Amino acid sequence: MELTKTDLLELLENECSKSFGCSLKEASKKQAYKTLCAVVRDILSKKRKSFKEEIYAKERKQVYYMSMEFLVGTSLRNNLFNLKLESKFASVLKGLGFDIQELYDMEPDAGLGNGGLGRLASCYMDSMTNMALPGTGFSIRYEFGIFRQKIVDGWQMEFPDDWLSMGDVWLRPREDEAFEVKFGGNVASYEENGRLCFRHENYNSVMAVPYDMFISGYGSRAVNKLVLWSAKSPSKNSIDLRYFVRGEHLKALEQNTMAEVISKVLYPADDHIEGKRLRLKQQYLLVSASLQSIISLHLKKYGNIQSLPDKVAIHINDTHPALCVPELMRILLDEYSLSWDEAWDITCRTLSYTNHTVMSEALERWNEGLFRELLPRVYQIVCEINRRLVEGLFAKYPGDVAKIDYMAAISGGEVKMANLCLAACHKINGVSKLHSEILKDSLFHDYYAITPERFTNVTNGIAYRRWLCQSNPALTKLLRELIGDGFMKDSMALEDLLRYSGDKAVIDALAAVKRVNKERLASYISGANGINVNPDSLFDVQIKRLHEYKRQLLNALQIIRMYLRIKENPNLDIPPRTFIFAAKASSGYFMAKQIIRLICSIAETVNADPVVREKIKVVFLEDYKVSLAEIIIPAAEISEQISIAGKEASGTGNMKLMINGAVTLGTLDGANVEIHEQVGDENMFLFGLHADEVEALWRRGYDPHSYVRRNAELNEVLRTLKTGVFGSNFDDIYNSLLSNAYGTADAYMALADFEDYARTQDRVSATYRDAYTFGNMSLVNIAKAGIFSSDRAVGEYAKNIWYMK
Ligand code: 26V
Repeated sequence: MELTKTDLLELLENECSKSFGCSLKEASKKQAYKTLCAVVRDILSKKRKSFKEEIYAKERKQVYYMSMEFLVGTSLRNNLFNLKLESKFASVLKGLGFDIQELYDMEPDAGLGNGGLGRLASCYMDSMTNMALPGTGFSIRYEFGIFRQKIVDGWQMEFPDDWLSMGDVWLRPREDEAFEVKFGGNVASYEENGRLCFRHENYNSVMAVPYDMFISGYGSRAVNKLVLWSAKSPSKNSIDLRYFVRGEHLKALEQNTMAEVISKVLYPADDHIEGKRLRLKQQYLLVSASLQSIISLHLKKYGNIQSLPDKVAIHINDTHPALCVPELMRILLDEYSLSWDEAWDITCRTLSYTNHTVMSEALERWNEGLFRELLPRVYQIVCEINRRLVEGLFAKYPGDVAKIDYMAAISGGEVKMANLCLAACHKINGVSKLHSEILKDSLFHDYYAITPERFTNVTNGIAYRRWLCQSNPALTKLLRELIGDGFMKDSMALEDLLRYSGDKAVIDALAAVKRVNKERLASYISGANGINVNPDSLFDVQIKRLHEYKRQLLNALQIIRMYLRIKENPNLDIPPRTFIFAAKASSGYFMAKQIIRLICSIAETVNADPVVREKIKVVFLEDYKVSLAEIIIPAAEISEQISIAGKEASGTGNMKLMINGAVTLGTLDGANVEIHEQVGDENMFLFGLHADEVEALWRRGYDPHSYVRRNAELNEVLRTLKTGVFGSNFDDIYNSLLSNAYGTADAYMALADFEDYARTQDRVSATYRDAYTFGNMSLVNIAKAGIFSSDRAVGEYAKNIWYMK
């Protein structure tokens, strides 16, 4: 039944009077915001109920997406868009004196993730819902999401992100459906009916309380949910009475805060493992509570555990929830008394795993002692998994100790989480064609050799209704005029735009849209940084986590080159360009923070120079997050995807920028390879070493000095890092490129790719001069971006990995 404006008004007034005891006319903006969100949540709640009944009646298979991160961003506009109620609500609220955009602006981002991996999880939840696939996400209700970043004198400062004060409107607690999660203690064994049994004793309990966040889909009857676990002390009161009655008052409080600290804060690192106890606790809280919940629901409906793999698929998003493997075994063995073989069969058929990085620093390993102490029963099971695994491998590869060690779940005093997933999961996938090949050829080669049929690829995708339809209304409107509405349901219909390839009027219309979005970004930049940028300049954008492998430094070095050239020749004839960066660095990542400082210093020098700033400007926008990306991306013309080939698993920012008409300037890395397949050489600016060339160069021995000797310009650029042209010196960066111990200098080969990159940047400038040619490249990129929809990606998972209808 369709809701009329009168219905909406009534819903709003009822909610407002219930929550705030006033009518909307008297309500504050904050009250109006909370009222609106509550009404939307109730609408979704009703839809959820009927969708749940439908999947229950049809006994449909469920997928559970386990992820330590979901980078949700904001939900209000997304939900209204999906429910197709945006304009009705806007008009009702206007009548009450509220501007809906102002209410949108009050919503904080739910920043429960670091970067690509977390955002992908959210895009996939959206697509599952669009496609009416029964899917539930499981994660943690971090009280503090990814830190807020401020830049002070070029230094990144981190501040807590207290998102719940305004963001909890979407969360519905289910306090009485909490599960107990056990840490520490010891394991006792005993015999029962001739079976060896195990009892976990003397443990500390933590209660995991679920909070539901509803996920809507575009024009879809489905409503799915994201379940976020919050850690609570098991004692009824806020303090532990056992200690309190003995007079140990502080200890009584301590126990309680120790439990609750588990879900306090998201780990703000995506570059290296720290092996911290609290992180392992977070992972186990997520895994144990989710599996208990999944199994209890399954049993309630189907009455037997054997049918689990037929009715349930559990997906492990990177190794962070890899404890699913031993924990599912534990539940099946200890709580349902299955035999090892039966339990193992169910576990393998239920679980699947996606790898998201080949960076060895990020591959999770846990100290065996810590693991055993914190999760004694799970540890025993890991040992038994490992024993059987190694036994099998010895039979296959007698005497090949190195190989067996590499493949083992436990080795060198560490539990290796990727190997646990590889040992168990029935499907293993990478996130782009190139990445999946690299997994098979190198990182996971030994596993691929024994079971090739388990390995597959699913190239990432994006929720383009958010990244195009919602965040770029001007382009969406133009596209609807040109090719109709079809693309809003089926992204492949964007290809119809190719009809207009070469059509000057359409290219001009696209440029006019881009111009509007550039003006909006320019005004954001002026407000945020006090810099006036020229909306007629080329907007060149690199937005992503700060990582050496992503090579923001290469971009910075090339900007220095342009700066030096303009200084040398103030009449240098290039189209004006604005370089826009946004990136958060892991708090402990020293070099990443130095690179931010360098970019900010370049910005200061360049933007203050009356001659240079007419030709180039540099902007570093602080606090990169989903909602900021939504402002930057529609305005971008060049998308910098310049990672060293072989290291960026896929990239998804590249897809968001492409669908908004930015032309990729990039290496053949991650999904750039597939972007290239779509648009061809003529609609992309490719440069740099290929993945196999990078490998070969490493093997030969990489000497960054040889590139500096050959290239006087590069030498000049590097010298500025030492001589203080940009304020202070940047010795640490200089040394990382040239003076590190032999074989580790310039580990990401920025200098090897510099020359080709610089040449390609000149090609970008030359091409941009010809608005028609550049505009047509942009058109082709939009038209060819449909394949990168997360609907396509989720469809592939559903069919090839989760075996869903
Ligand atoms: C790794 C770690 C390491 C231990 C500390 C905590 C932590 C948190 C997150 C990560 C994830 C790093 C992997 C990641 O984000 N990969 C990105 O995944 C995207 C989605 O598949 C993909 O597009 C990017 O190329 C890839 O870098």
